Amino acid sequence: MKSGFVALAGRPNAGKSTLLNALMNEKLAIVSPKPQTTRSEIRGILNYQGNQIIFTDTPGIHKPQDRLGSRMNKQTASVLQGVDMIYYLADGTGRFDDTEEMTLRMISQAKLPTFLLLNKIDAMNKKQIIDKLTAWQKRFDFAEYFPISALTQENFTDLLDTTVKYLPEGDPFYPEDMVSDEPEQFRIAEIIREKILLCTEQEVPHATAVIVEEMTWDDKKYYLRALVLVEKQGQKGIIIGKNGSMLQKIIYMAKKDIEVLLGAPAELDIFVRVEEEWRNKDKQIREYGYGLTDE
Ligand SMILES: Nc1nc2c(ncn2[C@@H]2O[C@H](COP(=O)(O)OP(=O)(O)OP(=O)(O)O)[C@@H](O)[C@H]2O)c(=O)[nH]1
Ligand SMILES: [Mg+2]
Repeated sequence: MKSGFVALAGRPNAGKSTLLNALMNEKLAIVSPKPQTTRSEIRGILNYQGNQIIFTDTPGIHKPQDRLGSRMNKQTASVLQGVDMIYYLADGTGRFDDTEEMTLRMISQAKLPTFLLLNKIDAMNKKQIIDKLTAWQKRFDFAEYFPISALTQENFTDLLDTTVKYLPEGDPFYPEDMVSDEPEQFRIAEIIREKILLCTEQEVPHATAVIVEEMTWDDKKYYLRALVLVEKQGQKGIIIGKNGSMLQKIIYMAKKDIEVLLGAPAELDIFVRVEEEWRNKDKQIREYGYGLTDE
């Protein structure tokens, strides 16, 4: 059997987390239209036709504005050192700019078999797809080229069959019934963060961290207490909203997903606290579980 690791890398918003979830048929990573949604590596273990493929979603490579950003880039670089091959996700609807160039440089330095996955073809016509693929072929000598849609799951069988060919022979790394090695509390914190990303604008999503401080079970339901951290008083006001309306909306949306994840009813309390400049404090970044690479 074949068994090995595949990194999903690319610039923010390319659709890496959407692809991870689609390949796994389960929502492991949060997704949003805002860049820099993913802040840490997230693994999905897929048993495919007697083989085991371990996908690792990574934070989108970008020009960092703070410690959190540079740790996220480092985390991606560190993932690339521990895998057998890379899926380079390119947003077919996006432009090739400085960030994309920087991302491509980082990937090419890994010197691993790399597939170019031209994503979002559901939003492109045939000519656009061919033009983009031709342009990418000139930029770097990728091992394989796949036009795909993480949204409609186009071309997945072809992609997975080819992937298996590139992986080494070996025993599985994880038990067959294991899908993810993410701690449950981290997945819950991420669900809450996703709802904040979807419900708020401008700097609020980026300034938000979430930790689950308490998780208990009382025979009928889970009780969860989460702490949301922001950097400024004004951001706290936005997340709470008028008479707590925004917070209620976030709790309502998060609770639904959390109950699916836990397979049981859940009660969720969220508290919001200001932690100034946490994105520039290593201790806090580590405590919240983001960009965990040691320096
Ligand atoms: N039309 C279309 N949209 C997609 C596709 N894949 C992802 N998206 C959208 O692109 C946006 C970004 O998706 P994510 O999966 O969060 O992107 P990401 O690469 O993980 O981004 P970061 O975590 O910020 O690095 C979301 O709004 C997705 O719904 C696709 O195949 N087609
Ligand atoms: Mg992501």
